Amino acid sequence: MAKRSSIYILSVFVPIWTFLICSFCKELSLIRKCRNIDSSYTSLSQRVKEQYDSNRRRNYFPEVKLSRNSYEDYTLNYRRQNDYGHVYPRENATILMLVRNSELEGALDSMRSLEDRFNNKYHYDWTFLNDVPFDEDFIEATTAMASGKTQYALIPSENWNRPQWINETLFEERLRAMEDEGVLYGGSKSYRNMCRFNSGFFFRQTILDNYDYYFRVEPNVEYYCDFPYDPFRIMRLKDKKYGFVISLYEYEETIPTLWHTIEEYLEANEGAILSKEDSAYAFLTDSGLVGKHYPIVEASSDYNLCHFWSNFEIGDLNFFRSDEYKNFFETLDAKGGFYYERWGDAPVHSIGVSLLLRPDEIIHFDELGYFHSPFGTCPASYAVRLDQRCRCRSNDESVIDIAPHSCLMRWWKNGSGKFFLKEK
Ligand SMILES: Nc1nc2c(ncn2[C@@H]2O[C@H](COP(=O)(O)OP(=O)(O)OP(=O)(O)O)[C@@H](O)[C@H]2O)c(=O)[nH]1
Ligand SMILES: *[C@@H]1O[C@H](CO)[C@@H](O)[C@H](O)[C@H]1NC(C)=O
Ligand SMILES: *[C@@H]1O[C@H](CO)[C@@H](O)[C@H](O)[C@H]1NC(C)=O
Ligand SMILES: *[C@@H]1O[C@H](CO)[C@@H](O)[C@H](O)[C@H]1NC(C)=O
Ligand SMILES: [Mg+2]
Repeated sequence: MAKRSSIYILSVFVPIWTFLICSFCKELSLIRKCRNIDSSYTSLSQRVKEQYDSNRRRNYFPEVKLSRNSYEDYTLNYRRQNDYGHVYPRENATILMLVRNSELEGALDSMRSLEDRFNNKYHYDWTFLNDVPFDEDFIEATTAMASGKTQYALIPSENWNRPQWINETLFEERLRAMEDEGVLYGGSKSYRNMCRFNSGFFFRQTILDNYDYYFRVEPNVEYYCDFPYDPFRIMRLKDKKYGFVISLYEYEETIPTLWHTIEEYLEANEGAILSKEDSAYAFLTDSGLVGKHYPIVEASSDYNLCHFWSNFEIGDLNFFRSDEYKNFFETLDAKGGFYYERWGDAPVHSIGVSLLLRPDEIIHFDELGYFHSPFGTCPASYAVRLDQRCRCRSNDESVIDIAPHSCLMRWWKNGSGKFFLKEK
């Protein structure tokens, strides 16, 4: 009986138990193996995620030394300090657009872009100026597009139209002559009003009395990248008076006698304004080699024709409202060159700020992407372009930054210098 039962145990229970024990062990080792696979997958995916995220700006890396066209140490201080529900502090500033009713569509394009890239967080006021009253459609559509308050002002005709003392015969003659020469806007009367207004009268509009800073915007421009900071805040904290993004050479045929007038002005005001050494005078006059390039245009005066492209500018209104700048403008205006020639507000502003300010009071906003036909600027660094959601390629033909027809490198050489990020 005992024998039969032991045989029974051996033949039935042992295999069953062996099987069960083996399965159990196998299971155990499988679980073990799975754990290993799991953890390796987990760590792998973590690594991939980190790599991916850092490329995709999810975990921003403040330690990296970024390379753009030049390097400034102020930028990172402002970088995404304000994400998630933070109230964005505002400066005493307005966005400013001189525009015609007929340019509504282009105005909305520019507004949409600037709102997306910058103002939707800050809600700065938009101020619109026009030499004729804005129509209802314009006011309605731009107010709808703005995230901040909007206000509209009519420019007094004495700030816009030709003064009485302009010799109409001479004016008409010069207009025809410049048109025949094929000078850009050479035959346009309204363009001249616009240039003179922007040179000497925009800052006198009473609607701007309430502000310290303005940001000039034109219709049909685009801001390629998110703003990594509030440029108005940079202006105030860094004590800047004028900011630009693009600098290039002016058409000399629009300003044949401008520099001669400037020379007279400099002589008459010697001692009353900054010396040539203390101002950015050298930026206007150096025509030496920069990199591989001499100036691409041969100027017939000491002025190298470099100017800041004024369709983008961020400025301190108190500077323009100063007696010094007004006196500068009035000296030029008295020559009639805004009408007998076609002096642009870009060279006038540029020469004004370069003579009356120290180079360190003028700022090149390096990391702002921008386009106004036919030129643009785009951050050179791939990381910066991803970080700021740029939609530009820095090697695009329209991007002028370090092209031979750009004056940016001259600004680095003879203006404020080229700054490098301090290592953190
Ligand atoms: N209200 C008003 N605005 C004007 C007039 N002429 C020009 N502007 C504005 O002044 C600015 C400069 O004029 P633009 O025509 O853009 O001149 P530009 O930038 O030199 O040349 P393009 O943009 O290439 O045509 C823009 O904001 C225009 O909307 C005008 O007669 N009336
Ligand atoms: C106006 O300009 C014309 C053409 O140059 C000139 O002949 C005329 O004398 C000028 N008139 C005055 C009042 O200066
Ligand atoms: C804003 O600037 C204007 C012009 O400088 C000044 O009069 C005004 O007091 C400032 N407002 C504030 C709130 O600082
Ligand atoms: C511009 O800068 C260069 C290099 O510092 C200098 O040699 C040159 O004299 C400067 N130009 C002027 C007009 O000062
Ligand atoms: Mg324009």
